[in-house]
Amino acid sequence: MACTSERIAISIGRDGSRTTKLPPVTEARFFLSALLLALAPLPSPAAEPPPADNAVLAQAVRSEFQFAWQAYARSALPHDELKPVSRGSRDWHEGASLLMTPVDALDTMLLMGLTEEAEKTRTLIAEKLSFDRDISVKNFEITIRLLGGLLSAYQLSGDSRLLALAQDLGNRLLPAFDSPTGMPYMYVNLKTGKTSGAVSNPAEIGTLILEFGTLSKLTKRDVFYQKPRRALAELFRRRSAIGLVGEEIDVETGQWKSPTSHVGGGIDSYYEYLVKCERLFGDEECGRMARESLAAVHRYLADEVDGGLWYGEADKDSGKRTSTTYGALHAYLPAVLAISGDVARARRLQDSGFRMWTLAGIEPEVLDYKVMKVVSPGYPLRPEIIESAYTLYQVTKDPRYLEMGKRFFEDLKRFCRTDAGYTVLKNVVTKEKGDLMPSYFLAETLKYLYLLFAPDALDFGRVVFNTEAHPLKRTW
Ligand code: DMJ
Repeated sequence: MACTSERIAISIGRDGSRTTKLPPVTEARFFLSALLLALAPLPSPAAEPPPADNAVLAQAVRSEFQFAWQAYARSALPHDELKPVSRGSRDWHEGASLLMTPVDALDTMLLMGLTEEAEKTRTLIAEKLSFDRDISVKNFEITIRLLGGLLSAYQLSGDSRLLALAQDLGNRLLPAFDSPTGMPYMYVNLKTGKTSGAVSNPAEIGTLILEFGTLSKLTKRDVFYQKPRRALAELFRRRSAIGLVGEEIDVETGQWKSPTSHVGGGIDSYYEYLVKCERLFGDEECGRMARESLAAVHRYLADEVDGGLWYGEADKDSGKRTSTTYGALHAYLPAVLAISGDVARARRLQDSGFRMWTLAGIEPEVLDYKVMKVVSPGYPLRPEIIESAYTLYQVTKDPRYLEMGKRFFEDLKRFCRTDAGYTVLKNVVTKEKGDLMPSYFLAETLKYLYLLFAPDALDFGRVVFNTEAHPLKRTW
């Protein structure tokens, strides 16, 4: 095991010349040696000094994070998630919290310089989190939230206990890949290794390589890289003759169960991980798969309506349009396009996303873009559109994305804030509230907002975010 107990110092980052008003953001000392230069930085235009009120906004986001975290700590800790309206809690598995919110939130605390909260949370995780549980977990969710969160917090803090937990978790999840095709089952029992859920989807099959791959590099165990890497290749191999994947596939037979193709939930992060696999690991074959897949996506799923760019649904075999829906989950795509160098499409699609957000005052889960009507009205505090604004700002330095971020932040406070944390909306039209603060709100939504306004808190060009916004760094 290549873990180190060396603690990487976390310093308060203040760029005197340009950001004297910045709040005490933490610049995690991620980048200690020349080795770390192995990952090519993304093209970034000449930096402009950020407008003065960005510092104020970053401080405000940081305060909202503290407010939301304290609400969780008061009413829900040690359970997985907070129910802010009833001031209760929710566990994903009966009687067994996996500290979902603390693990998901820890690297955000480190990046925000919330030293006291981070210290306590690290201790809580190291002392109380155990994966020795007789529970069947969703491989994808546990990988992106817990494995990703532990690895990122390990890289930011140097706390080897987090890496040890990640390795234990990785070992327990590995049996998920033991299907006849090598594509993982949806569920695996953490104690017995028993698998279930043979019908899966591209997102759950193809969104594992960043976390398992990082674990592989940090522990020098190749199996952690090879299994999810094979799963990606097996999935790609089953694309249709025109290059699209469907929505559901049986991992035992390799047969598609649903021919619907799109870039939304159930498929989304498969594309994201093909692109990022090349960036993080230098795996050129992943890059080739990414480019070929995205070319088919642009050809058959892209849709032009009244001068706006959208991505709808089509049959994976014929390419025939089956629906004109786009939603909150699709809104990650501008970020992926921007990091793959397709900035023009990324900008246009983000403009469409912003129209979707402003239609009812906050974005719906699903919209019919052809008639601009809300199809599914919930807003579960999703981060994707903010992730895209952050990424586009990093790549273009266009203040338009700061303006968008400001609007997102204002609407979140206006419609989703309660006296005891932030909550999902059941309906973006009526603004009726639900009762849950998903762990990704602290891992992603507030992190991307903060980083948008405090860009110096993390060197964007030298990290790869997993799909839960946990920044991973190539240190090998
Ligand atoms: C998060 O868990 C991840 O971003 C995932 O890729 C999609 N769903 C949520 C956020 O919307």
